[in-house]
Amino acid sequence: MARVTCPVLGRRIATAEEAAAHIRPGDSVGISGFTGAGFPKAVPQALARRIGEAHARGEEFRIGLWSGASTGPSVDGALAEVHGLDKRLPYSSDPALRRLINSGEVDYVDAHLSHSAQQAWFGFYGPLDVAVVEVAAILPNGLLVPGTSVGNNKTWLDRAEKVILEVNRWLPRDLEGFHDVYYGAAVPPHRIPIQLTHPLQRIGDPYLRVDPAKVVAVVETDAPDRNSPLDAPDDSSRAMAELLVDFLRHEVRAGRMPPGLLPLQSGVGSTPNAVMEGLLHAEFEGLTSFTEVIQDGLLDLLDAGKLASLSATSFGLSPAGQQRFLDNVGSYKGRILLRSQEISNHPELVRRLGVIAINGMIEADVYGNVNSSHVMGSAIMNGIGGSGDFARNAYLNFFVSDSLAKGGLISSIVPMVSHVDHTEHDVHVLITEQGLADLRGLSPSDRADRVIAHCAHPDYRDRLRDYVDRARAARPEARHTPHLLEEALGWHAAYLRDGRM
Ligand code: 0RQ
Repeated sequence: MARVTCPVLGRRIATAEEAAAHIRPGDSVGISGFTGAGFPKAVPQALARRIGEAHARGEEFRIGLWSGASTGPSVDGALAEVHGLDKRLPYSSDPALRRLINSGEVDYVDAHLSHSAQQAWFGFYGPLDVAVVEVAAILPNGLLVPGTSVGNNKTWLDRAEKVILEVNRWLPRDLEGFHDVYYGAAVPPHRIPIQLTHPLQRIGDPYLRVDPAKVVAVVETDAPDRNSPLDAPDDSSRAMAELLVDFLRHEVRAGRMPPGLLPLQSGVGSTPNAVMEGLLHAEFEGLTSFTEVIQDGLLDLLDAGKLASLSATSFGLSPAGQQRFLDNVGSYKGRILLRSQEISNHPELVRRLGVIAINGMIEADVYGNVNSSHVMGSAIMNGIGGSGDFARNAYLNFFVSDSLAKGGLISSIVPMVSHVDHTEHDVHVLITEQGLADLRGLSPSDRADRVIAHCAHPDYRDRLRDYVDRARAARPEARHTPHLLEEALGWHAAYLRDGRM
């Protein structure tokens, strides 16, 4: 069956090369895509070839690239390989691009994912020249059936001067009905409350809209999303998952949470996925999820009937998880809603619904500050992603990590984090394979004792205690958050100097 049934837009069908020719050096290009789902499959590669040829002729050709979140090697990887990017926002996890960001070649704007759309509307990033957006179909009236992610697509389609649509036949046509695109967002002072009080509530339209006059090309493709296999939970991620699930039980018993818990958000990675596996075997029923990314663990919970409703902006499935979804698309309809990332991650909604946020971290310090994004202070790993959107506004947040990195040469619990994404004022519970530290309602000094006792690896525990003891003794008049300033980042400096903390 034809996927492009709109007579007007049907006349714009073009090759990827013809479409890419609409993108000029220096343009800002907004593309679809979020955690490997829903990125355009053909135009970015054609553009990368064009940029490579221009560079071979000695011509300057670089663009600014705005997305939802991470894309795939055929987008970020291909454009990085030809040195075709000068700016990138708001999130990427591509290793080739990471090297260029860290070398200073590409400017990276590591924005909260819920902020990127509104900051584009505010004009903080300048004009958007072209949008390249993947969809599952174009209806006769020109409405667009979104694909496996919504991300920032609505904003890019609305804001861009020119639009290129990729219609991917690989996407199930049955995706129609999985989306809820909110068209009520305005710019201050014209904002009104977002009337959403349940994760599965519809507040928008199942379709994306586009002004047909702006559409310069429609490219037909047939190619899969990027699906990375998930690491099977190891002993350590299972241990962290067990601690977390037990803690939720404790919260229910204490009357701080209903028996069906509160809506769950889980970041990407094997530990958040292991937590979902833990919930599968736990007694909780009637769970809900208000999250960004649908990983396999959430599908498992849906299949087991434990999870009743699931709101997200994108899929992030393993190849097996994706196949399971494709084989049973119909059975998930009505239980999953994909929204724009400004809504899936919206602080107002996260706060109202009382989300339980579970995210990975790189390191935490003894006082509870968390670094999710930087290695040794200066080099970006991926970015803050949606972790700040959820953690800051959550009813209850968890940050999880192994207590050691790089085979034990690094302690993930340090005297002072080398970069702060989530401050001590935001962070509730830290979990490593060593244990869980509930930091709610504690003073910084009490937090330090608890983090060291429960989360630090035994190889580093005594040194951390010694640091805090000496800091307390050094300045009796400054014991609220005791630090030794000349030593606070000494562990990181030692790693850079000697290869171990
Ligand atoms: O690097 O691959 O070079 O060895 O960091 O570490 O242990 O594989 O952990 O895959 O769960 O990722 C925080 C990065 C954790 C992720 C982070 C090094 C380690 C390895 C990865 P190598 P692991 P994970 C929803 C929410 C921010 C965005 C977010 C992330 C690499 O969770 O990107 O939360 N979060 N989004 O060796 C130096 C340490 C280290 C360290 C680990 N203490 N010091 N290096 N590493 N600990 C999703 C979205 O928003 C889209």
